[in-house]
Parts: sequence; structure tokens; C-alpha cells
Amino acid sequence: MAQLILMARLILMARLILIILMANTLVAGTLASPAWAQTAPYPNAIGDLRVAKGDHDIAEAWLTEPVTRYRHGVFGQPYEAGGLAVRLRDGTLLTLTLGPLHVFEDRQPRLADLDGDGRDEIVLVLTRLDTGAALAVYGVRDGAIAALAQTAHIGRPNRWLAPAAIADMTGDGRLEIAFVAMPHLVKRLDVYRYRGGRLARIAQIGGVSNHGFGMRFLGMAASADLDQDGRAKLIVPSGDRRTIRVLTYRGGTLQEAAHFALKSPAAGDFRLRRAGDGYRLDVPFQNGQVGVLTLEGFSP
Ligand SMILES: [Ca+2]
Ligand SMILES: [Ca+2]
Repeated sequence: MAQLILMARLILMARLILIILMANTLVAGTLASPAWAQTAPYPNAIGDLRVAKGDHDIAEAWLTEPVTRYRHGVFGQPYEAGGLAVRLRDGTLLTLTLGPLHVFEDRQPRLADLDGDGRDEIVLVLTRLDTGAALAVYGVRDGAIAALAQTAHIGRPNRWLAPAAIADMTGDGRLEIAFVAMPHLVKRLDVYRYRGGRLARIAQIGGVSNHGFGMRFLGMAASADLDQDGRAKLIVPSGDRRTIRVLTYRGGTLQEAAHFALKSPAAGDFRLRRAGDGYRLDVPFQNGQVGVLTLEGFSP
């Protein structure tokens, strides 16, 4: 009953307001030669440099060494990353170079203390050339970047997964990782927890996609504890990206708490921000415009 009341409150009190903010041009990345960024503080960075900033032992992390041995091109570029670099809080630079069977099929590392031990973990999409993508967790151990855990690879080449959020979706004070397995094909959202050196799936739901093939952006999702019940809600597009779905973890499953139809498919990085008693979500559309989803009335 409590769940029905929650869902009714979300559906009744959340309002969708579409405001055309700008004629924003959103295009997939153009094909270019493998590029090495010549950015002095970030040696060997990929051309599409995006630096992650950490709060614990790791100050910065970035992808390195563009390689062409896979050429899946999910971001519209003819290269993937072949390595990872980390700068520790004390300035020490650590690097990891993948072997010839693997690439990072990602745009940037994600830093978060997943297990609450005070050290940052590094979350990346690790792809094996013959079996496709997996989600991998790295950390710094004994002065080196170490592989800590990973999911199984999807099983076929050119099968990818798109990270969606790292947030406490279960309300236990620890972070979970949500990603969409095969966002262009199967469109299934998986939620994993990292405990005791292992990744374990705790929930999944179908009908979700946070990426279109060739799109550069990897931020078409958001999370926040909208109703302040202690559990972050996941805000993601539906499989056709024409609906925004608000998902909540409850009783070991993911459930849809609310949804909002869009006039054009979502196609760009979401931006979620506080606004009064609620939140506002900027949703770039495929038609180049930007809609604003107003989520309010989510009081406990
Ligand atoms: Ca940790
Ligand atoms: Ca949790």
C-alpha cells in the first residue's frame, strides 16, 4: 500500500513543463583520425579528454592511448582507449596499459568509493575484442592500478553497455552502479553492488536506453533522492527515448514510479538541479531543442 501511495504521489504531483530554451545543435561526433591530446598535465590522454576528479586517494583519472584494434565506434570515433592514468593526491602518476585483447570502450573514468573503505574505486567499461563489453572496477593497491572486479562480458563483439549512474539506490548508505546493457539493442538496465571485492547484480528492468549509436555524450541519465526516502531514484529514457522514466529500488526490484512523455526523443546529456521544493531536469531533444522537466512536490 505504501508503494501505491508513493507512486500515486509521484504521478500526481510531478508536472511536465516543456520550455524551449535554445536551438541547440546536437550531432554525433564526426569521424576523425585517432587523436592524442597534447595536454601537458595529462600525458598520453585520448583526444576526447575528460578528466575525472576524486575525493579520496585519487585526485584525477583519465583515459589514455587511443587504439584502433577494435573500432566499434559507439561514440562516432574510430578509436577506443588502450590505457588509464591516475594521479594520486600526493601527485604520484600511475598508469595501466591494457593488453592486445582489450580496450576501454568509454569516454572517461568514474571515481567513487563504492565499498566505503575511504579509497576511490575507478569504474570503466572494459571491452574484450571477442566477447564485448563488461563493467570493471579498478583501484590503487600497493602503488599500482589494480583490477578489483568486473562483470561477465556480454558475450559477443560489438555489444556494449552504457553506465547510467552511481548512487545509493537501496538506501543502505553504500553506492550502487547502474548501467544499460546493450542500449541500442536489448535496452536492459542492470544495478550492481560492489562488496568484498565482487560485483553482484541486485536488480534489473527492461525498456531503458541512455545512448544512441555514434552519440558522443554519455550523460543521458540522472539520479537523486527525489522524495527523500533515503533511496536515490534513477531518471532514464525509455527504450525509444521518447519517455522519461523515474525508477525506484524497492523490495529487491526496480519499479517505475513515474513517467513523462517527450515530444522528441531525448538525445543529450541530462542536467538535474534543485529548484524550490523540487528538481528541474534539462533534457536535450533529438530535434535540437531542450525541454525542462519539472519534478516537484516530492516531499516525504
Ligand atoms: Ca573504496
Ligand atoms: Ca545502496
